[in-house]
Amino acid sequence: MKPILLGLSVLLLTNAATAQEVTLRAVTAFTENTTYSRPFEHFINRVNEDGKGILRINYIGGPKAMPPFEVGNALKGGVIDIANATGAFYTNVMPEADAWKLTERPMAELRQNGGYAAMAAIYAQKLNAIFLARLVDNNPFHLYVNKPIATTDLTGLKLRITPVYRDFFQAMNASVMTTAPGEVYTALERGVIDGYGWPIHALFDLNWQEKTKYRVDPGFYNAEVGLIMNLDKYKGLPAKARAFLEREALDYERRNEFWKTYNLSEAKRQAEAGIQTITFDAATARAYVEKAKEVGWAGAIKASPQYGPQLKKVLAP
Ligand code: 173
Repeated sequence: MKPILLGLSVLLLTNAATAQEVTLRAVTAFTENTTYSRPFEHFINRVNEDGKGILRINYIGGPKAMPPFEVGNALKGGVIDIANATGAFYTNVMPEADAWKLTERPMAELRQNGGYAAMAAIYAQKLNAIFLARLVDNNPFHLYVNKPIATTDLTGLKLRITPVYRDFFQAMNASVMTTAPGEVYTALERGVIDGYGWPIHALFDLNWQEKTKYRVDPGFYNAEVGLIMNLDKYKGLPAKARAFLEREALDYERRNEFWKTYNLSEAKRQAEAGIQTITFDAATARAYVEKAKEVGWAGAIKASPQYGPQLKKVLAP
């Protein structure tokens, strides 16, 4: 009798464990196994290793599985449970999400000063989501061009954008065209665009160095990629799973100092690949960065008269 009873109780225990284990469907808005997806993929692997019996993340994939600009709606509606995306990709659902780019305050500070709380309320209301962690921080965007420019007047240039760069590039008289990252290489190759906005990193992921002549310095804003989760799903997690997930997410957010050193190595790598820098003189550079901020906040307030002014108070340095 004994062995049979033992076998039965093991079976019952295993069933109880799998019944409790929650599975989350995950998507990334950036190409799989590239710079801005890797922290997320790392996170998934660790959750799946350490969270056995509690939580499992089923990684569906990247832009091949779901177009980047559709991730916000899919998360809101619960088609997916958890996502890796930047705010600019889901402004169609939550215009305020693009305002992360305008803060230079560390997340630890924003979690204390009301900045995170202000954003969290909007994530709940508009995206039906919780912003679990910022996975990319401390890195500037740049303008990359294939025609030399001598001033900040970009008249005659056609630039690829996302909402991040729209108001700023238009304020400098560029004409603009929105595309997902996956379309940039072909647009450059065909000469459909004369340049694009993108962070200092990850140019090499999709081989844009082959089609890029100049990076314009200085950079501006602060690129954000975040871990976001459907709020209903989050609230429905067993307490143990929720605590585990939060702990893991925050652990990744604390690693964001890493990007500062990576910025330097990526700039060097671009130079080695033959990308020349166009550097404005000190006064022009100051005015350029100021202009970016000014039109950035004006755009944020125009996009959200309701929350823009309040966000500026807590996010702006
Ligand atoms: O240029 C982009 O596609 C964009 O908006 C972005 C934002 C954060 C990280 C990388 C790209």
